[in-house]
Amino acid sequence: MKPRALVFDAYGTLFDVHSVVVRAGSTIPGDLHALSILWRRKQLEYTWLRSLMERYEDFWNVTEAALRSAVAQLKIEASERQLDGLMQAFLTPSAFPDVKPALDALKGVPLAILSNGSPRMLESMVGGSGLASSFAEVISVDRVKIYKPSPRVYALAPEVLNVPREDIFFVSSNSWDVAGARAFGFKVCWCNRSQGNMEHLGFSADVTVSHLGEIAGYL
Ligand code: 2OP
Repeated sequence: MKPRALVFDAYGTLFDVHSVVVRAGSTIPGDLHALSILWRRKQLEYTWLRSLMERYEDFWNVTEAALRSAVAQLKIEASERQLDGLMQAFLTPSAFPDVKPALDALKGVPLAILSNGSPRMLESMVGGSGLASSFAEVISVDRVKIYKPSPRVYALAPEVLNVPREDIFFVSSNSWDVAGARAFGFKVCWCNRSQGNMEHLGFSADVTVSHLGEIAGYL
């Protein structure tokens, strides 16, 4: 496989969303593991619902609404200050440990990010991780004001990178994102970090790896 560009999903693939609650939730009473899982679940659900409703709000607002929904559902008593602490920490989730060496091993092929994140969130996250120089482009869905897996989102990558979709290798750990990207026409790598099952949506990955370091072996 000789792709002309590699495009990465951000949350869950390069950056660990669950690092946020671990780092900023220690003073909050309750089941923080359950909070982190439900927060992420709600965040994604709201992106899908808002896309269907044609009522886009950026990922920062979606993320805050998802957090408020999750704490209410779990009956967690968190103060405004504690919620704000979690939101601020969401601006700089930790990169997974395999990211930097994997990106270094992929030098020579243009790399990009295509994410639901708002431009401010992506700038803060990528800048704060020290990975900004690895990427030729960081592309936010905000340009088209709809979320993944809308094909309008995936279409941003060929447009911005000026590379045909079939020459792009898209990498995601989110199985539904893999299906959406494959349906659009990318070659797709599923980084199956959690050893989960593929969605039954009729589209599966071209390549499945368990960590990002394996990708270089397929190029
Ligand atoms: C992202 O677009 C799907 O949240 C994931 O970064």
